[in-house]
Amino acid sequence: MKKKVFSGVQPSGNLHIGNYLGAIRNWVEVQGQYENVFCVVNAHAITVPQEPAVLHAKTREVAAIYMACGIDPEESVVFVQSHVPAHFELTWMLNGITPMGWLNRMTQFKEKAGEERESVSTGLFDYPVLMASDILLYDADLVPVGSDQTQHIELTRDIAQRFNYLFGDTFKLPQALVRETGARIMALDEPTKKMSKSSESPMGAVDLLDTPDAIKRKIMRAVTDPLRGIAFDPERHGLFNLLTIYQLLSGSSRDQIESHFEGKGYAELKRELVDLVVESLRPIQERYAQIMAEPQYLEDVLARGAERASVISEAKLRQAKEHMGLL
Ligand code: ATP
Ligand code: LTN
Repeated sequence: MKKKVFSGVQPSGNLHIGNYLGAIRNWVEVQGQYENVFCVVNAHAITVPQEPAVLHAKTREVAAIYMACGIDPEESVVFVQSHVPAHFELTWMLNGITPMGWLNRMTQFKEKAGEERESVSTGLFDYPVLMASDILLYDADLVPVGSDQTQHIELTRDIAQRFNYLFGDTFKLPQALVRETGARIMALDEPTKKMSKSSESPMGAVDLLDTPDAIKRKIMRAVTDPLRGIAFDPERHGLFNLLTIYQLLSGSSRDQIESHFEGKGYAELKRELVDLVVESLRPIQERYAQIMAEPQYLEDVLARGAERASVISEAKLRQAKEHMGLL
C-alpha cells in the first residue's frame, strides 16, 4: 500500500517561487511514490477579506499552476476545498474538542493578527482546525509543506490523538514533510521575513507568472549586504536566500556554486540568477497558458477531483460522526 500525501495552497494572491520551492515542486517530485490529494484551499483564504470574483478566478489559477508545475490530475486528486462539504463539517466537530489554548499558541495566528487581535475574523483563529480537517479526512501520512506550517501539523496530530482517545481510533497521525533546503524562502526586499503572497510590497516575491522583465527588476534590486565574497553564510540573509534559490533551480551543490562565483560579485550572481529563474519558469508559464486557454477542461478536472475527494472524505466523516454519536 502506498503512503498518502495531502497538501494545499491558498488562492489568496499570486503564487511565488517560495510556494514552488517550498511546496509544489516537492509534491511533483514525490508524486509517483505516493497516493496524492492536492487541494486549492479557498476556505482558508476567506479567513481574511476576499473579493468574490477575484477569489473565484484565483482558485482556478492555483489549480492550473499545480498542473503547469507537473501535478497530473489523472494520477493525483486535484480539487477545490469548498466543493467538498466534509471539510466544513469535520471542522465544526473538531472545534468541539480543540482547546482555545492550543490555538492561542499558533505563531502564524499571532503574526497575522498582530495588533488587530480584536478585529480579525474568528476564522483566522480557527484556521488550523480547518487545516487539521483537510489532512485527517484523507488519512494522510505525509504533508509536504514549507517550514512555516510545521506547527499546524503538530497541532493536527494533537487533535487527532485527542479525538482517538475520546471516541476511539478514527484518525491517522500525519507527519510534515519539510525539505532542508528551500523550506523558507525569504522576501527579496526584506530577507529577514518570509516571502509571502499577502505582503504589501510587490518587490519581495518573484511570482510564478512574472514576466522576464519583472523577474529581472526584483532580483537585481534584492537586498544584500556590504560584505565581499559569495558564500553560503546563513548570517548573510539576503545573499544566502539568493544562493539557496540558485542551488534549488540549478541542481548544483553548494561547493560547486561557491567555486563558480569565486572572485565574482553580487551583480554577476544576480544576473545569472535572473537567467536561471526566467528559464526555470518559462516551461511552467507555457503550460499554464495552455491550460488556461481551455477553461472547460479545467472545470472538468476540478469536478472530477471533487467527486474523487468526496468519496474518500465522506467515508471518513461518516465514521467520525458515528464515533461522536452524531448519526
Ligand atoms: P500568505 O503569505 O498569504 O499566508 P503564503 O505565501 O505563505 O501565503 P500559503 O498558501 O500559506 O502561501 O502556503 C502554501 C505553501 O507554500 C505552504 O506549504 C507553505 O509552507 C509554502 N510556503 C509559503 N511561503 C513560503 C516560503 N517563503 N518559502 C517556502 N515555502 C513557503
Ligand atoms: N495552511 C496552509 C495551507 C493549507 C494546507 C492544508 C497545507 C490548508 N490546508 C492541508 C497542507 C495540508 C498554508 O500553507 N498556509
